[in-house]
Amino acid sequence: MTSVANPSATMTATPTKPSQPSRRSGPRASDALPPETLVKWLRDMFLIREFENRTAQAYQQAKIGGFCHLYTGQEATAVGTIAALHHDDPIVTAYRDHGHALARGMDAGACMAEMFGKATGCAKGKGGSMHMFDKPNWLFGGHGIVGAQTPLGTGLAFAAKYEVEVMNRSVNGGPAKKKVALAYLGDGALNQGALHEAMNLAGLYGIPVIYVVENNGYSMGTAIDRGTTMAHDLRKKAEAYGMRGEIIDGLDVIDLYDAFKPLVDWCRENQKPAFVDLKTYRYLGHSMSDPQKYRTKDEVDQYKAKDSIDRLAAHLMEDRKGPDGKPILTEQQFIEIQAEVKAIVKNAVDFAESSPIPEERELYTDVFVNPQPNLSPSCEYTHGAKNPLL
Ligand SMILES: Cc1ncc(C[n+]2csc(CCOP(=O)(O)OP(=O)(O)O)c2C)c(N)n1
Ligand SMILES: [Mg+2]
Repeated sequence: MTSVANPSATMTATPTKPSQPSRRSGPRASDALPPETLVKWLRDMFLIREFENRTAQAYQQAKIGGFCHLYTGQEATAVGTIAALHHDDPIVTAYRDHGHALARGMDAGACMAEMFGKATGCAKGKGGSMHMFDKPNWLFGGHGIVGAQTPLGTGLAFAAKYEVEVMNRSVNGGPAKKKVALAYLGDGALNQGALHEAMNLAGLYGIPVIYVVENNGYSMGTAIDRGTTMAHDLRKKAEAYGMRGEIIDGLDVIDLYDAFKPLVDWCRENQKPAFVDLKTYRYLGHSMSDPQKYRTKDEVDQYKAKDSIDRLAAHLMEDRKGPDGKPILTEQQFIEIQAEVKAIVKNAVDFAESSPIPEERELYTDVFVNPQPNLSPSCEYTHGAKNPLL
């Protein structure tokens, strides 16, 4: 790959032309897609990468506070899986969530402003990096407790199935639709009790949720095979709960889509759950402070050499031909896409910087707990001594 398609330029890897992936034989779901869709995937993956580069910068300048986990390297997993969904299929994810938000269509400004703690953020600046939320785009959060989002994703799928099979209408009005929910999780969530309880119910009731393990090999500094049984074949976990399990390469977005789309269609049609071990890699540390003693630079470079953005760019500029026999993307067009995306992300940062901080009274809105001290909602227990629970 020439440097023109070098979105990893801000990283240490020397750009190398990736070996062409061995694509599946036979009919592939991606064959039916128009060239514009594939170009949009490239743009979206580049948007996520650029967004994360600028997020890192803003974090280092102390404009972003709290925990912050970057998605650099994993772009193909959010873009490829979300591309296989309908827009109103709900998704829920963990705290490494900027990529899912952007792939779902969240405005980059709202996403950046959320991290800056500004009132214009997607959660009014109250959630920060780990809690991206976008109801119009059917993203039900970013969640910080490892594995806690998996029962929520199961519940979202259960609700959709209930609309179809019991209510025969949608609670939002209109006819009920067969849906699929995605519950993303990291490999570090594989041994959380919540996941196993949720998977058991999904298998038992036939809940159309897909547990997408974004398996980047590490949970903070712990390699997956040091903490998880059957790490070499996670499909066994799915088998135990009577659901389909697949291993999918998450580094090549087209291969990923070709494997994932038929699974989504099957889960939707049959209203059944599934489990996917989606193999990916994060280029940067676990969070913004991580000396990364648990892996070698060589290992990171090996993955960077298979970079998903470089791979898709190479495919579109060299292999994928349009009806005129020419590649569907020129180098010049890719340069223009990169310039357009960089401007979008720069504007997002400017928007975040210039947005107001939330007003003080916002402390008392959007909270479940009655913010008045010593006052129960029923006014019954005003002091601890009267409270039978104490
Ligand atoms: C229940 C719980 N235990 C521990 C933590 C601390 N913690 C935060 S992130 C993390 C690692 C999770 O790794 P993984 O699920 O693989 O996600 P990745 O960071 O690789 O995306 C841990 C243990 C937490 N947030 N929640
Ligand atoms: Mg992990």
